[in-house]
Amino acid sequence: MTSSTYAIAIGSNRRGRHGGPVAEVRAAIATLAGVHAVAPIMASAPLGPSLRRYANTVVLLDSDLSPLELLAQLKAIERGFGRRRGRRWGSRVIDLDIVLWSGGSWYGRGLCVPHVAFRDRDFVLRPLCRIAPAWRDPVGGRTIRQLHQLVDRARPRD
Ligand code: A4P
Ligand code: MG
Repeated sequence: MTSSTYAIAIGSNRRGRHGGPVAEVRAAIATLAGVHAVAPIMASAPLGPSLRRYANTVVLLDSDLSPLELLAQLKAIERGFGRRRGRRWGSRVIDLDIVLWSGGSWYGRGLCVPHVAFRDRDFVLRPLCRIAPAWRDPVGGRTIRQLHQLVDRARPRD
């Protein structure tokens, strides 16, 4: 397979052997091959039942792997970080999701790219907007900047 670019969302809301969530996110970035852009790490309120705040970021990486091969690699990294299968959306040391792929869309068993929920998530779109604002969603054709503006406008202000 020729080289593709992937956007990978990284999240943590639990301490692991590297330290707190920010340290876990940094350690995960260090294990990924082909990374050429890293967005700032941001703190975000948990979406879902978990009470712990998250550290989130997004990276861009180039890889010769197919989406399924990359997913297998990301799951192996999650296991290496001590992630346990638990409650859906439960606290986790590290979560690595494929958000976008330069090859377009991929729908198969166990993998859906673009990630099904990324268009609604400030904690994905905000960092992604810092490193790939002009990347177009292959579904719908909006740029990341446009998707982020839509979510940002709808976000409750405190
Ligand atoms: N899967 C399908 N498509 C993909 C994809 N594009 N990338 C499958 C990665 N995996 C994909 O994911 C469940 C299954 O989805 C995988 O086995 C894979 O085959 P998982 O990571 O094992 O479990 P999960 O993360 O608990 O479920 P899910 O649905 O991925 O949850 P999300 O959507 O990742 O949400 N709040 C804040 N503030 N920040 C966060 O990062 N994250 C979550 C998890 C909830 N709340 C959050 C955050
Ligand atoms: Mg996940």
